Amino acid sequence: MIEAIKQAVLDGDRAKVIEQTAAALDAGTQPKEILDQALTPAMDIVGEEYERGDRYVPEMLISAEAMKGAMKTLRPLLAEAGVEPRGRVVIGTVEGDLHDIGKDLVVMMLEGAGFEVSDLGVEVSSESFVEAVRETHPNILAMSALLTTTMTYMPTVVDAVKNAGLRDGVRVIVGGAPVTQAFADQIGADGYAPDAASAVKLAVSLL
Ligand code: B1M
Repeated sequence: MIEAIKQAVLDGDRAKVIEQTAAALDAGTQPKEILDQALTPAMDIVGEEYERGDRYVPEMLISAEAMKGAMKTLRPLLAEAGVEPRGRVVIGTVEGDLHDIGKDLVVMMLEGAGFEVSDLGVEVSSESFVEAVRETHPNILAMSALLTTTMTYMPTVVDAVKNAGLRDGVRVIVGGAPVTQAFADQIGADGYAPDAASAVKLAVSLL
């Protein structure tokens, strides 16, 4: 059943993922086993295939949606069993920017890798980022921007987090089409990821 779930995620077959997850739980498989041995490895493969150019964005989205089908059932069970997430991430598209397709993909891939993600949505102000960091104590604060005119808001957020005295407790990572490693370095972020799969690797490396 574990293999069937993994394959169904790779195939982007959401109905089958849900069905096989339910069957595995009925057969006594632990929720964490399903997460660690089926969902996460499947999403790792999806990420690798995307990085190699063997998978396109829509296919990655379909697999991520399929994985989310199982997570709906597993999340409360994992919480009940006291299973800690791999790490916590607060993410949002910065103020003035409505683009969320790439950010949502990053969210899905992070969730697939076992992170608990607090998605603040789009047009997120520095105040909202600071509030979320204060309240949820994430390991990582991730920002997305798709416009050259809004990526310039990222340092405002970094400064706000610093001024709130929260910068030492959180790693800041940035991404989005116009963002570069040089820009990330310039604004004092801890990392930059060019795509969703790299964002997961970066987040893991910063834990
Ligand atoms: Co907009 N738009 N748009 N748009 N739009 C772009 C970005 C643009 C490049 C198009 C163009 O002119 N060629 C251009 C920006 C130019 C610039 O700044 N240099 C542009 C513009 C100008 C605008 C408007 C200003 C247009 C107007 O109204 N005159 C306007 C701005 C609105 C606003 O935000 N205030 C606007 C509006 C829109 C729509 C609403 C119509 C729509 C957004 C719908 C939505 O997101 N819900 C839209 C779209 C769809 C696009 C394009 C066509 C596609 C963006 C996308 O979703 N790509 C885009 C052109 C293009 O990219 N070809 C464009 C697919 C997505 C999977 O990739 O978002 O890059 P991407 O995400 C990747 C990586 O960047 C990375 O991982 C993702 C997955 O691999 N990543 C991260 C993203 N966030 C990350 C965060 C991380 C790590 C990695 O955290 C660590």
